[in-house]
Amino acid sequence: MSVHKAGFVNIIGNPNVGKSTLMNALIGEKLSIITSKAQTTRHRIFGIVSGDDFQVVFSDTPGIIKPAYRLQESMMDFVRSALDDADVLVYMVEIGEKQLKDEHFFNKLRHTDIPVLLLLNKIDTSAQDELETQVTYWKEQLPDAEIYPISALQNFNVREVFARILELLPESPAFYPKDMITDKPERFFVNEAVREKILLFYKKEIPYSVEVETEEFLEEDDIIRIRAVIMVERDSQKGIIIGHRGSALKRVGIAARKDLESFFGKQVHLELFVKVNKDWRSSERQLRRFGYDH
Ligand code: GDP
Ligand code: K
Ligand code: MG
Repeated sequence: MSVHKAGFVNIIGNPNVGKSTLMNALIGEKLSIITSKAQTTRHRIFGIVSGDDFQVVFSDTPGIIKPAYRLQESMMDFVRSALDDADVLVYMVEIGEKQLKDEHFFNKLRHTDIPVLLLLNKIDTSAQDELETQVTYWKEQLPDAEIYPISALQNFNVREVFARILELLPESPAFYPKDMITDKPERFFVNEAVREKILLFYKKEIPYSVEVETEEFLEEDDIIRIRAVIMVERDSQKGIIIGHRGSALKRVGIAARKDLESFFGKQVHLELFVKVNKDWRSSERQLRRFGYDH
C-alpha cells in the first residue's frame, strides 16, 4: 500500500512579490486576486491540491507590513499565525529585494524548525549575474532555507517547487474532501472579484476605503443571480465609484461578471450597489462582520 501524505503550506513574504500568483499557478484556479497594488490580499485564503496519495493545503497570506491602522493589525495576525501552523513554509522574495521590513518576524523565520523554501521570484525580469548575487545574499541571510529561483508568472520552476513540497509533507490522511479546492464560500469569491476590479480601475486611496459584501447569491439551473454592495467611507467616494451616469460602476460590474462566469462555469447576473458606511476600517464591530477577527 502506498503512503498518503498531507499537510499545510503557508506562503509568506512582502507585499507584491507574487505570492498570490504562485498559489494560483500551483492550484490552477484563480482563487486569489492579483493586482500590482500592495494589500490586495486581506484575508488568508486556502487553496487545496489533491492527488490519489497526497493533499497539499496552501495558504496565501497578506504581505508583511507594519500595521498602521486596525485593519492592518488584524492582517498581521494572519501572517504571524502562518508561521506557527505550517508543515512547510514558503518564503517568497522578489529579485532585487533585500530583507523583510519586520525584523522580529525575520528572526522567527531564521530560527523556525519548520522547513523553509525560499523562492526568489520574478527571475524573468533579471540578468544571470544579478540572480547569482541574490542567491549568495539569501544563503547568508537564511542558511537553513532551500533556495529556488522561480517565475510564478511564467511557471518556471513551479513544478519543481511543488515536487519538493510533496517530499517534505508528513505522512497523514487528507484533511478535506478530495474534490474541495478552497475553504472559502462562494460569496467570498464574489467579494474578491469585485474588489479586484476596483483596485484595477480606481486611483489612489479609493480601493483601500472599499469593502464588498455579497448580500444575495442565488444559484439557479442555468444562471447565478448575485447582489453585492460596495461599502465606502464617504459620500465623495460613492460618487467616484459610481462615476458619470453610472459608467464607472458599470465597468466594474462587467469585468467582475466575466471573471465570475469563468470561475463558476455558469452565466452570472451581477447587481452592484454602493453604500456609505463611515469608518469601517477602524471599527472593531465592522471588522468582525467582514471576517477579519480570526
Ligand atoms: P502578492 O502581493 O505577493 O500576492 O503579489 P501578486 O501575486 O498579487 O503579484 C504582484 C504583481 O507581481 C502582479 O502584477 C503580478 O503579475 C506580478 N508578478 C508575480 N509573479 C511574477 C513573476 O514571476 N514575474 C513577473 N515579471 N511579475 C510577476
Ligand atoms: K498584490
Ligand atoms: Mg496577494
